[in-house]
Amino acid sequence: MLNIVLFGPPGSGKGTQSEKIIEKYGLIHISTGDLLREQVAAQTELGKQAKEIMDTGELVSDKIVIGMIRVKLEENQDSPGFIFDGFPRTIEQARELRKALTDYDERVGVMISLEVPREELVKRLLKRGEETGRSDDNLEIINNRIDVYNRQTIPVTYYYDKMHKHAAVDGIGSVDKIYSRIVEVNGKVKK
Ligand code: B4P
Repeated sequence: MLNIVLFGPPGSGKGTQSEKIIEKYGLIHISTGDLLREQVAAQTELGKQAKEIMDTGELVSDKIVIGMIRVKLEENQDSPGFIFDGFPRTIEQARELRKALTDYDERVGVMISLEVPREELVKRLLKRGEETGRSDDNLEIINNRIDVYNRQTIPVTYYYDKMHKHAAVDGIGSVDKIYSRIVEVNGKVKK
């Protein structure tokens, strides 16, 4: 199996690049943001709780997110691998992912982090907010999402650094150019 963690701040292009990576490697895409938005749209109890948190830019509880990941792993045991998009976002989530994959005798091959400066992130997300009306793509919440990322999520890079699995990729440039940088990094990873 090939298991990739695609990492980066909000607006770094994780969703955009995931689509291209899936096409090339046939992986199952697991985006915790998308899974949570599905729950919100279906107006489930979990979705109602998650929406309140997402609309502030804070992180939903580790317990909820890890539960969703475990279900997806269970449902897709025969897949050639997974791309984790927007997960793990805390050290606790990273530890739990390791445990969950170990249950299937699997592990994360590489954590690719997209590096994009704050002013570019804000520009991209404001543009998406205008185009799609996504409720957390407004200036105040965008700024909090980036602050939360810097405070709670950046430490996840140290977790994968220690295992020599963290590869940083320049996330500025055309979508295709960034994609070719990711493919290059991935080619160097021991599966
Ligand atoms: P997510 O849905 O994961 O949102 P995000 O991190 O803000 O990233 P997003 O997917 O939107 O952006 P992308 O980098 O693809 O999370 C939303 C919320 O859900 C969180 O705030 C949190 O509350 C909750 N949540 C999710 N996962 C969680 C977890 N594990 N634990 C706890 N809570 C969790 O950027 C895409 C934008 O950039 C697009 O508009 C695209 O067109 C543009 N773009 C991409 N590449 C570009 C390029 N090269 N040039 C210019 N623009 C580009």
